[in-house]
Amino acid sequence: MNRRTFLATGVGLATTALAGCGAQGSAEPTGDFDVGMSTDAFRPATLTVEPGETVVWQNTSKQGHTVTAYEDEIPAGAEYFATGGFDSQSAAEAAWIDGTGGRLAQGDTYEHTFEVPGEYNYFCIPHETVGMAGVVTVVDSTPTE
Ligand SMILES: [Cu+2]
Repeated sequence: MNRRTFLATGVGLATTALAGCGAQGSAEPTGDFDVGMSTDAFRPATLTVEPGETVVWQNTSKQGHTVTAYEDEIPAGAEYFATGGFDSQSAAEAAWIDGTGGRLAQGDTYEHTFEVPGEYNYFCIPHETVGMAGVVTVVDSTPTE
């Protein structure tokens, strides 16, 4: 492959190229996400968005994590959310116990669009006991005139 061809195709093949040569790159993620994850915490643990905004989580650690809403700690009428697409907290927890359902591996992302204003508390199933939890606050900040 000549240099020009390599440059022309380099961007699209970046992921493949990295996997192929085993280059690890920086451990510090640079992707498009709003909430990253450490060993035992969401970073940041609190986030404020506006209605209609989509929040992107990325597992920026090596540990497996989940993003699982507390069913009783989201606004009334709000859509339940959890990695794995479960529609209830009990389903998400059962799936995790059953076979780590909903697990985000290193580098995996998950996103959810928040429509209803209010506070959304969520947690990581395997790390709940060490306090891995977060909150998304949805506030309509559009000025009223
Ligand atoms: Cu976790």
